[in-house]
Amino acid sequence: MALTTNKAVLNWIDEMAAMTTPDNIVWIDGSEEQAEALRAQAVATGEMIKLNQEKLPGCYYHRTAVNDVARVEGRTFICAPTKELAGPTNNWMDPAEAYAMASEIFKGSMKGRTMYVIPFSMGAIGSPFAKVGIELTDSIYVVLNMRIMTRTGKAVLDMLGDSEDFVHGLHAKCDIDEEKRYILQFPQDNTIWSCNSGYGGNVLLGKKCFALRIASYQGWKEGWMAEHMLILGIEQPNGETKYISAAFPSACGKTNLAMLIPPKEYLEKGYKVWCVGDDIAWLRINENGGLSAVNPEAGFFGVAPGTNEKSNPNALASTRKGTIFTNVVYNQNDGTVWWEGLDKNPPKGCDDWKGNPWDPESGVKGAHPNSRFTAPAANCPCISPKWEDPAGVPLSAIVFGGRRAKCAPLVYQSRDWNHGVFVGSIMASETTAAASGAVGVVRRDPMAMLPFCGYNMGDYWQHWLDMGKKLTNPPKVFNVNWFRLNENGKFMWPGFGDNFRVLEWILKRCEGSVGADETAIGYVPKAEDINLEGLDYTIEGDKKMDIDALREILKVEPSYWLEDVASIKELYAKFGTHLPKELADELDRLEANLTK
Ligand code: OXD
Ligand code: MN
Repeated sequence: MALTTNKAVLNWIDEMAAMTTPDNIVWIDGSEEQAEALRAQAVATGEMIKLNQEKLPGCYYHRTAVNDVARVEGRTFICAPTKELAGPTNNWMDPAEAYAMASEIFKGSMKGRTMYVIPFSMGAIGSPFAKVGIELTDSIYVVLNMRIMTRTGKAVLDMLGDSEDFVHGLHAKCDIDEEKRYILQFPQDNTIWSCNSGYGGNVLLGKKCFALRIASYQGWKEGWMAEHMLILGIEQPNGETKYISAAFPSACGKTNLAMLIPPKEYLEKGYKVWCVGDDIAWLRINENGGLSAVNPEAGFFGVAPGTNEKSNPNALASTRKGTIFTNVVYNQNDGTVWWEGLDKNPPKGCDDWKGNPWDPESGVKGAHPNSRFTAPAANCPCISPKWEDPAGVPLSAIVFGGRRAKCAPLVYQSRDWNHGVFVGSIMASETTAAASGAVGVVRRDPMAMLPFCGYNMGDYWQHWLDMGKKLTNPPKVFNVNWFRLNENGKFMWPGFGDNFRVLEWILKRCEGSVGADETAIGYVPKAEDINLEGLDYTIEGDKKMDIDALREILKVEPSYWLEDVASIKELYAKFGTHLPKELADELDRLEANLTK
């Protein structure tokens, strides 16, 4: 039975059902009883495996098809009325063409199947930041993941009332045919269509498709921002908590930073890091002329391999109950799971992520490198008491970062907001060949939004600049690089919990309690202002991390930066008249500073 009388919702569902022709339509009401029945059904059909309920209560295991293990950027389209609106960094398809093409794929795709109607809220229900979506899907796996990643059920429809302001999401697994896999965003229509995939990033439509691609467009039109950022709070010994958001390209350790445990010396003094979110932040101007942030999600869709008791004990603890594991090793002997980097004792006699018998000695990985856990955020031992605060948390700083072997110093601060936007726009990551020390290929990933910006990235930069004009109390903007390599290809900075030392400097800069050196690229710390007390890191051989090594990672080498200027020029050239003048001026200024 329909859970709403909202005409726009009902008419749209009728239309989608007429196209996909499901046998049944089931509304997801948000109840535990319904979820439990769906879990039982998924177990009965083999879609999920129930794990050992003593060791992993409420946990389940799922395998995707082997050809369907990651987001598919090449098949992701922004279907805006013109190519110019989508901009040079997005794949574009004409909306009429996209609807016609995909309708053929969706036609009859749910025959013999059930269509689930998932009303979901991004952001806590009732928060002024919150936005409603409805996902229609023929996958129980999607329903159960969406229950973890978002707030679902009848309460969402009650919040929506008669409003037509909701995202229309349609997903069908079809035949998991790679050639017919499409992830289509129609920002102007508040619509997402996804077909022929069952992999999270392509089918949990609340996440990348809505909370970034559609929401970035909504933010542009409505005066707020949707960003690919973690949010964390740093509680100081005096009890005050300051908040930072940070954008990093995928695979730079965002979840680890979001849940960081400070070094012992800081814990003893009473510092603590609280996680508000690990992947997405929605930002709005607050009453103090600053920016406040919410995490629109309710769970973590984290990469499993490499997550362990040392690298991220908080993430690991988050996965010990109520979690769905996808594409990791399944240990049928005791109903548990394993992945590379969990511990040094891979289980014997297990099946790998493909479901084949797996020998840990074989050299073949048992878990897919992009295998995932979907864990409720509430499970996280360091989840912030404010993580569901409807008003969000006020940001002291915004941090950008990437993986750069030589170029970017450990940390630097932008001169002002516009320069900060420039710093975000030139973000990049390299593939590092750590063993040889070779500098890899640079992929520019502005604000870590390259695959996620729902409109022309030039206009998106302009939106950042325009937001800055409205901020009387803007967060300070920084850039960090945990990944500098020495000439032998060894990491010069320990990373993980020791990154707290850099966050401390960032907060001191926000308070104005520490100086810095002005360089061609912005403000760089004086080495003595980054606290190395208690740090015990050996870079290689007997070379320890000390203040001289720190000076090395803080160096700004003009020749590397001039190479970077050339690559930024190439990026900017793509935007033509959509490149904001302020950014072109910042680039000129950087080049002039470097050649002075
Ligand atoms: C993610 C990503 O899965 O950024 O969060 O790729
Ligand atoms: Mn991400």
